[in-house]
Amino acid sequence: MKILEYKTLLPGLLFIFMIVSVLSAQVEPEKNPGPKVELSGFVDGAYFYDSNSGANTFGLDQVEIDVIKSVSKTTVLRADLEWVNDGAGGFALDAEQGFIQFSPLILGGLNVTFGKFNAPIGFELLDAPDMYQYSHALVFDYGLPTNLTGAMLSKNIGENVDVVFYFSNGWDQNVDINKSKTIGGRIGYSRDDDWTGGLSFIRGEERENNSGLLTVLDADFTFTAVKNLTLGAEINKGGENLTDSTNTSKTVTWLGALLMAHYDFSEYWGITIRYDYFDDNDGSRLGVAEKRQAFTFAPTFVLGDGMGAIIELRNDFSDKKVFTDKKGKAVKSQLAMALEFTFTF
Ligand SMILES: [Ca+2]
Ligand SMILES: [Ca+2]
Ligand SMILES: [Ca+2]
Repeated sequence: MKILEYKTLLPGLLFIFMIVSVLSAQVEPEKNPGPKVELSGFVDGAYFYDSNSGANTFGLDQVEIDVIKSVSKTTVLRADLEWVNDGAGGFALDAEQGFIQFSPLILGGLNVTFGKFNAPIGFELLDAPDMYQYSHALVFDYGLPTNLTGAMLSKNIGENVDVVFYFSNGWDQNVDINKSKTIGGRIGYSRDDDWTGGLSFIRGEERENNSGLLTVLDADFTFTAVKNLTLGAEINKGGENLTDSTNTSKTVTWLGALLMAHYDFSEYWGITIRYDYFDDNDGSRLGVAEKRQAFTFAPTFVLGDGMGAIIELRNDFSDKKVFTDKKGKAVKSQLAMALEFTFTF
């Protein structure tokens, strides 16, 4: 069987598997007694200042409403609806996530997720209330997908190990741009809530004409054993085999990393420090072959129940002149500041 046919067949098999799983979940007699629909979400507003260009603006960065509905003891629906500032005066309405997750007893603890979900890869999380600072790391922006549309199997093995495997359209593809499916997974280990670590991979054709097979390996690590201190680290190695119209192939690669520390001085305030590294050998991610780094310093504040604020100072610097200053001159660094308020409910 040709590879292509095999890849087309797999989602079909997976779909049949899921229908059987859902049906088997339906015959379970107990209905979930929990609340009908849980609503949560957040409002994220900020003031942003780019000291290079002098550009500065207030902005409502995002409004999100999350809807969770327990259909039965083994089936949950979730939708994350978000309005994201498009930077041009409008807001883009999107379904950040929307999935059904079921865990039929017959599958012995295996969870099946179908729909669109946050990609289970990397150290940082997507939404503002789950972040330790205002901006995402270079690794998050350039080395990883954000959301995946497809099917995911996950399972806890014992108390310390969890495993995830998924099958999706591709990196942030609500609709597939080609005929190939992207596969990936993560194996995680956690010990006594002191530290967690994970090894992830994702691999697939991410170009319209199947001219680039993209593979990423990512390791994430979180250490929280010292009171009030969270340490995080990530290493991200990516490569893409590109084939041009003359059938000549070449491989482009990148290496990204982050190191962060967050310390809470009291329940009302803390400080985050983060170092970013992204070596884009071939310019396949940043557009220019460069080695970019960033230092981020961010005092964080808890203002009340569900209310938080962050002041962020971030300095990006590159070995190439990829930024511009006030006069439009190419320079090697960029300094930016942000003030952010988040309200969660
Ligand atoms: Ca969300
Ligand atoms: Ca969101
Ligand atoms: Ca695809």
